[in-house]
Amino acid sequence: MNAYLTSVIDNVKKKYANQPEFVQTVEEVLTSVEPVINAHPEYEKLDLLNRMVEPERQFTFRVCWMDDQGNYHTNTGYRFQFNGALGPYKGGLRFHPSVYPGIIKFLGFEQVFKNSLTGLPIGGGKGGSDFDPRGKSDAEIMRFCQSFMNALYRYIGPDIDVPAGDIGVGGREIGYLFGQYRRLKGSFENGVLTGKGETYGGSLIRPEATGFGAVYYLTEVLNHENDPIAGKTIAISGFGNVSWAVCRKATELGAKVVTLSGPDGYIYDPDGVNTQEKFDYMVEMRASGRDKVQDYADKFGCQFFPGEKPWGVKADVMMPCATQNDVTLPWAEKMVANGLKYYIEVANMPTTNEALFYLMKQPGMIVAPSKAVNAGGVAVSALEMSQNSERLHWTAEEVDQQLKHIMHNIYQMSVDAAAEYGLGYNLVAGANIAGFKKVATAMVEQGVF
Ligand code: 2IT
Repeated sequence: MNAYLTSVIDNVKKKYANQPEFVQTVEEVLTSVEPVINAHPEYEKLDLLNRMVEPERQFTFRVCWMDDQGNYHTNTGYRFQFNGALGPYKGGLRFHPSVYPGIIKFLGFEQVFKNSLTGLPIGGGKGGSDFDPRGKSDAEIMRFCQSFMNALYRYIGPDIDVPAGDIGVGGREIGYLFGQYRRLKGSFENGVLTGKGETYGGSLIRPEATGFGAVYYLTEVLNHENDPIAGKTIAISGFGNVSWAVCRKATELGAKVVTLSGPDGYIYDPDGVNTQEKFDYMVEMRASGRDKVQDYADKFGCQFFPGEKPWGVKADVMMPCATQNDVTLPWAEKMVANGLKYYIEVANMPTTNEALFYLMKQPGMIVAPSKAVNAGGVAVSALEMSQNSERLHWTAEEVDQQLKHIMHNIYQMSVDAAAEYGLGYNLVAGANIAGFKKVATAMVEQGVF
């Protein structure tokens, strides 16, 4: 391997041995872009790669909040501004007990290249807290969000850093965060957050964008194989906002989602998650804060498999939509044994590197990487920023058309980038290379800092 590349990866492995998720994404991205590094020996002199793996700024802050009994609790808040070469830092906030700097760093690093791939002017950042929203009342969520914003507001702004949602942060949380920002600043700067409600600057289709975009990307992959989407069965994990939109768009295009999963296990619905009642119930399950997918099986009378993952079922397409490292090598082996052809990542880094490299090696298997497949979410966030700065509100059709177009471009850019470097039809390497090249060029042109 390229000596400079190896030294950077070794450096990250040593320095961040206590942040394995970050090490994982750095290894995955940087090994993919080796042909670009080989073609640009000047990057070593500029120390471009060591600069890329070091966030530009990292903020950590205390978040103290009061529960409904009047007791106080203290959590840690984060906002890491990873790379601003292409535009204001942009990326979600994750509220989940597993959050620590290694999670924020892996998400932030991925976000930089994903945002680049959208072709829109956004840098990459990520934030969140180890706060656990499970079982919290609405008032507790509001007080937590207000306290979080009391610290965060100093670091963000429509031209500085524009957070959005991620796991545990949806429209409700963005509303409370925005309300507090507005109160603190005394001005209506709705371009400071995306994923807002429609009444105060939110974009139509933003709630659907990640899931719809993922299915549009799947359609591009299937078109390449001359294989229709109609009639396909799809196994997914998760039951949140992304899964909900995947079910809706898949149904609309004649495919059938047969699994959903949660921390408690997975459900198998052979009829498909394909009616308005089922879509609405997913929203209800999420809003309940119970974090249990068993509720779906109880309601619709299908099978529930406690403590298990859906990756052993037979389906034409697998789309992990839940969280990182959901698919490990034994699951990947099971998918191959079941003759899977389409492995489409949706959640951020849902596959361990071991499982990912194994799947990519299988002849006839098509692997699509999350940073391309899920980029429709942040792309529509960037469209929301455009609408806010122009004081406009586009129709759902206008936004959806742009989303389709952006997903097509992301797919095509990835295909072209891999071909340009002699890697064949490699959507993983292609996405990394296309995303990386733009960031690298912008950094070089902006000088050393
Ligand atoms: O992972 C992601 O791209 C997101 N959580 C959405 C980020 C955004 O700014 O819309």
